[in-house]
Amino acid sequence: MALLDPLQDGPIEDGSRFRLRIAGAESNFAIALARLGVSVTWVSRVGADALGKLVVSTVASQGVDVGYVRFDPSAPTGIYFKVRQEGRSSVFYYRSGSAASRMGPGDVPEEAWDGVGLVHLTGITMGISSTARDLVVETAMRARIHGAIVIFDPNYRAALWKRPEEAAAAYRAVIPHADWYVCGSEEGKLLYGVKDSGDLFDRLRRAGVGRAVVRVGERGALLDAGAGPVEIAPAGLETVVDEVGAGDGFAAGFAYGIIRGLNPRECVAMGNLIAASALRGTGDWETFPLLEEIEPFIKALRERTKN
Ligand code: KDG
Repeated sequence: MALLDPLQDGPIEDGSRFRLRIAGAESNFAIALARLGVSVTWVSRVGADALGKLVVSTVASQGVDVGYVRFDPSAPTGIYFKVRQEGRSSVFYYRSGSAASRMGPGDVPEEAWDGVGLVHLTGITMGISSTARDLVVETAMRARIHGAIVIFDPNYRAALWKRPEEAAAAYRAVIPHADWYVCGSEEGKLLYGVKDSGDLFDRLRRAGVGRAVVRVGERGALLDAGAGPVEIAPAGLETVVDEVGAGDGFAAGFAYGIIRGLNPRECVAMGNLIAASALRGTGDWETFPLLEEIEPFIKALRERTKN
């Protein structure tokens, strides 16, 4: 999506200046992984308009393969605005009827599966239209056939659903095909109608989730790889400029760990690290690190495991 990102904090009703950027949960994830040196393909649909060109060229400039992105001449590129106040951001969208909402089954061609080891899917795409939802379910099922690991992040966005229960019901079609369910504790509690994170793991299990990671803000994340949740704290605390994109960064760091054969705790530590980097800047992804910047962290992580 295109993003209009305010240059200052506070309400925008009386006029604000904005920077034109691009963002979106799946493209944020793809960029984070590409910056870590992983070969990533992002599949999407944008309008055949200036914003669509901006989105695709920016994602490509970060090293992501955009060869399967389609330009739709009959629908616009979606756009969203941020409103920021002391590190808390809210967002609103102009995306109904967008090119992305016209995605549907068949949009991931067979040749795109060549060499794919991991697939990342989010509940945002499931919320933008029924055809896009079918595509997510189809892709999860095909990932199984192709032997790829599936990470599902519900990324619950209230504006896209009538109620949290509606979203949770839709996710049920993906859960049986997902290896990991990665979410934030607040969205998880909302989706499954529970008050504490411990109960959330029970509810997730009842919903068919095998392995889950739940982000718990500055405490890091809770990992349940099948034997009950353990908490993994981040290496340090960040000053939060803007938290949007941190969840995608977490998922990407976690996926990086899986791809590189790290154990689940190390994967969560990687997730915490990349999530923290997103908090430092106003854009969703611009502060994600390059591999060389975090190599010492990875080395220390591996050393700790050896000892
Ligand atoms: O996770 C960040 C996303 O929420 C943001 O980039 C915009 O994709 C977006 C959405 O639909 O909220």
